[in-house]
Amino acid sequence: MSASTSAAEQIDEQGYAVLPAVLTPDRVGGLLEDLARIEAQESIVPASNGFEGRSTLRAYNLLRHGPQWQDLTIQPDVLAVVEAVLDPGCLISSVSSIRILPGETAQPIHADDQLLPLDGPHPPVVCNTMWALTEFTPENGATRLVPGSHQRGKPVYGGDYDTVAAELRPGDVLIWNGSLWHGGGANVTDADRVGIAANYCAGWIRQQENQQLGLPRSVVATFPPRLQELVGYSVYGGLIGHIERRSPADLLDGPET
Ligand SMILES: O=C(O)CCC(=O)C(=O)O
Repeated sequence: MSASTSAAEQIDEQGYAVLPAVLTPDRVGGLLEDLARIEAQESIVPASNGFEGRSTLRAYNLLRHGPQWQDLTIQPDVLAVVEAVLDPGCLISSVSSIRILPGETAQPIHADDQLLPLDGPHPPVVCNTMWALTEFTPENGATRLVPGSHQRGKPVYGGDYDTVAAELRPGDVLIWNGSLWHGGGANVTDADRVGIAANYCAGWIRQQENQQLGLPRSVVATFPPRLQELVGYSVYGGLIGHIERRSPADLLDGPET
């Protein structure tokens, strides 16, 4: 059985899987350095709500910041799992960093598809990935998961549930069904916990970040074709997303309208 099939089966059964050592230490170092640059350049500060975290830095729309971020989202081993959970017509929903600073409290338990007006359990419509750039430990804010909860419908937002910590090494990737109940952990250490959240959704629902307006068309024109499809320059099932019967990909080189 291939690694992607086995991971997809684990996600089906327990709601999540970990792919170890997807990124080399060099790659992790490069991404951490570039993320620090982005956070400084964009003057990123914590949000003022408990969901994003009052002691957490989040940089959004990372695909506009260069090939090192774009490559993550089409990494073949991880994308194969996402495609097995959703289907190959899936889309990138959002790509952001989550730096949990010392002193942060635990994020409310939630499901990433909780907002959608769908009664659960239902077939996967969201599949999310967390790329560890630092260690993830129970002390520094590792993502807390409620195994099997993707089969239990929606959680009470912020409810008190038994969780397991997704302990990760830098370079590992956690992948989960968007119906899985989970949340970031509290950071009681004196070091940051840094992860990249590359999130995907079914090709027939709305992406969380508006990729077509958030990414300049001239930038998308430089993406590999598969990434262009994944950010929405594609047509799902031959119908959803077309422009006058053409794929939006055909218009990428044309003038902005
Ligand atoms: O940072 C984490 O470990 C999880 C974050 C998360 O679940 C979210 O922001 O939706």
